[in-house]
Amino acid sequence: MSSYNLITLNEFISTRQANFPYAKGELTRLLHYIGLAAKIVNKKVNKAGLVDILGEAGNTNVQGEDQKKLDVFADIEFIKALKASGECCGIASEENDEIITFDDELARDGNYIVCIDPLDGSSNIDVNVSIGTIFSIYRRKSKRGEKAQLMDFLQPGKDQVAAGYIIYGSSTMLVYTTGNGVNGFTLDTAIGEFCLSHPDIKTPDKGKIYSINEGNYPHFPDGVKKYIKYCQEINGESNRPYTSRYIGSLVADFHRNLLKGGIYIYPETAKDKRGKLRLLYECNPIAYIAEQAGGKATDGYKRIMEVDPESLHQRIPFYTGSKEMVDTVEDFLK
Ligand code: AHM
Ligand code: MG
Repeated sequence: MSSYNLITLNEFISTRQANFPYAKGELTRLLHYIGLAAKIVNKKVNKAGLVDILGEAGNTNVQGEDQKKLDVFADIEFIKALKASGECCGIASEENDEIITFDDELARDGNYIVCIDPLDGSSNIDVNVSIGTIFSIYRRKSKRGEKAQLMDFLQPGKDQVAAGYIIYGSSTMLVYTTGNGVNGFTLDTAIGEFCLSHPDIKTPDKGKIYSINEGNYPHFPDGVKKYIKYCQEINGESNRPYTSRYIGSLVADFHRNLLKGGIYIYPETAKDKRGKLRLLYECNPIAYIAEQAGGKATDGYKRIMEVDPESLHQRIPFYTGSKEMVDTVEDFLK
């Protein structure tokens, strides 16, 4: 195909906007800036082995985890881009304890807030394994023209206006939804554009892959232990109908399962009753994409997107992927 026949991300989102006569282009602009920052971060991720960007930055984030240099770079880059868009009045980021509010007149007038994990899967950075960015967009609750407030961020996932992720993998992809299905764009590095490569992604109702950190097995709830056994040996036959895949990068594990069919589980454990992943900038956006692709996302009992957040960095058990597989593990948990 000639490059001229490709549908770029910008063209795609503008065409979508034209379908909504009252849309003012604000969300389009915001997504455009996210795409821009993604390209800048991608460039840095690709160069990670070549420049002195590897390793710890010497800071510890709010979760008590060491931040890698690339995390810091990605955080700064996305914050700059969102501010420059003029459509975003505030950000909640995994890397920052408190919300970031923008004080200039343009940004204060922005209608949206963004929750973001700028670089997820950070333990994979220095070994050349896929990492990702996850974002979630809401309309603000506070008045336009004023500073964003905490209540703008503590909204249930069902109120998301858009969500998506970028996977920095063997190629770089941006996948997003605005509630009208899920579309995936692959970065064509020759022209520096995200191009539509995976239109209207639908995830299979059932799959063969289960993804869970089995190192935590002794601490899993009984239902999860039983589900793993079920995956390993269905009805007592040892024909191994399922296969286990776990990268340790939520975006990469989820993305693979989305396309091929599978389930991703990060359950509560005896040590961490609320699991590990964060509701606002990891689980809600992934849940929105899962549902829009025909899949499912719960905390084992309840739809993730119906959980009312209590705090910015709240953690929650996460079960997501092909619908029938999530149904089955939920049956085991009952
Ligand atoms: P991070 O935000 O510090 O990178 O942690 C989130 C990551 C997810 O990408 C991944 O699914 C999970 O943590 C892996 O955790 P574990 O190493 O406990 O299996
Ligand atoms: Mg993360």
